[in-house]
Amino acid sequence: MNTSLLTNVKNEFVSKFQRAPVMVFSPGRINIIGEHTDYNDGFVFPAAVDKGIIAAINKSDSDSCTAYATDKEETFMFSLKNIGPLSQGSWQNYLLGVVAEIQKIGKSVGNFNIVFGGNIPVGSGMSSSAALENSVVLGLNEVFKLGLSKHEMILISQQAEHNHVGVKCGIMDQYASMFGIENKALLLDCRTITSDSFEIDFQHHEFALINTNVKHSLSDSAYNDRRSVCESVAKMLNIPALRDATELELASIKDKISPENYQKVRYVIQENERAISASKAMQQGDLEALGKLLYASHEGLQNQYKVSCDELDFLVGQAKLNEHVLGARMMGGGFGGCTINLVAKDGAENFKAQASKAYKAQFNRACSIYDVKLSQGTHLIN
Ligand code: GAF
Repeated sequence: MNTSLLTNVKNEFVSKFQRAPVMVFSPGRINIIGEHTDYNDGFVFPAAVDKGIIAAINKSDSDSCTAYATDKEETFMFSLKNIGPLSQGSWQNYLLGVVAEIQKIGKSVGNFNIVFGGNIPVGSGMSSSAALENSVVLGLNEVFKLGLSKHEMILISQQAEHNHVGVKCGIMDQYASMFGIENKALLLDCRTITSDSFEIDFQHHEFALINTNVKHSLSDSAYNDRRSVCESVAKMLNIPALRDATELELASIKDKISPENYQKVRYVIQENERAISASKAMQQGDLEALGKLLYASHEGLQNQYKVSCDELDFLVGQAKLNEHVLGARMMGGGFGGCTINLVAKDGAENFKAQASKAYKAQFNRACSIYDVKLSQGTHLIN
C-alpha cells in the first residue's frame, strides 16, 4: 500500500467533508494462469497485489451523495433515489452499480461521501475495476453496518459490473481482490468459489509484469461475445458449463459449430487443465513445467481464443528470445494490458532492458515494468 496515496485520499476527505472517514485498501490482482476460465465455472490462479484503490468513506448529513476521484480531480453528486448507469466507460458506473446492487438485495444505505484514488494503471489488466467495486462495498458495509459477508460483497461487485458497467465478467477479479493473502496465490475453483492458497516464494525466479500501455477498443464487446459462445456450446453439450466438457465430447459436435468457435471452446477446456497442472507444477517446484504452461496459455489466447494483440504477442516473443525467461503470457481479459513473465532473478534486469528497448523500437511507444508484492485482500485501514 502506498502511504502518500493514503494520506492524500484521507486529507481530501477531511478537508471536503470535515469528518473522519472509514479508510479501505482494495488491491488489484495478477493472474498466473487460467484466463477466461472463470465464467466457465473453471479454475484460475490469481493473487492480490500491493497496487490498488484507497477509499475514504462516511455518512453524509446532506440529502445527496458526493464522490470525488482524486486521480481525475472529478466530483460527482448523485441521489440514492435515482441510481442508473451513466454513459459507457464512466468511472461512476462502478460506484453506482455497487449501490444499486446493495439496494437490490434489500439492504439500505443512507447518503454518503466517498473520496478515492489508486495506483493500478487503468487498462493494465490488473483489475482496477474490481478493486474499486470492492472498496466501495466494503466501505459501505462498514459505515452502514450492513452485515454482508465477503462472499456476498464480491457477488455484489460482480453484479455491479454486469448490470451497470456492461461486462459479463466472471468472479476471479473480485475474489482475488477481496480474499488475497500476503505472499500467496489462490487456486480458485470458480464453481464453488473456494480456493487453496500457495506460497509464492521462488528461490531463484520471480514474476515480472510488463505493460504494453495499450488497450484496444471493443474489448468489452469481444469479452461478452466470447462468454456467450462458451455458454451456447455448453448448452449444446447439455452440461452446466464448459468446465464439465472434455475435448472428446467437444469433438462429437464439431460439425455443429463454426471452426472458430470450436477452437475457442477447445482453448477453454485446455486452459482449465493448464491451471490445474500449474498448481501441481508449483507444488513440485517444477518451474520449467510452469513456464511451458504459461507459453502454451498465451498461444491459446492468441491463436484459439483470439483475445491477444500485436503488442502482447511481441512481448511474449521477446520473452522467448531471452534465456532467463521460463515462460510468459498475456494477462487478464486481453487486447492490451500486461504480460506476466516467469524470469530468473539474476537475469530479470537484462530481460526487462532488452524487452523495453525492442518494444520501443517496434511500436515507437514505451512499455512499463512493474514490480509487485502479493498482498492481503480488501481491508479496513486504521
Ligand atoms: C477479466 C474479467 F473480469 C475476469 O472475470 C476474467 O474473465 C478475465 O478477464 C479473463 O480471465 O479480467
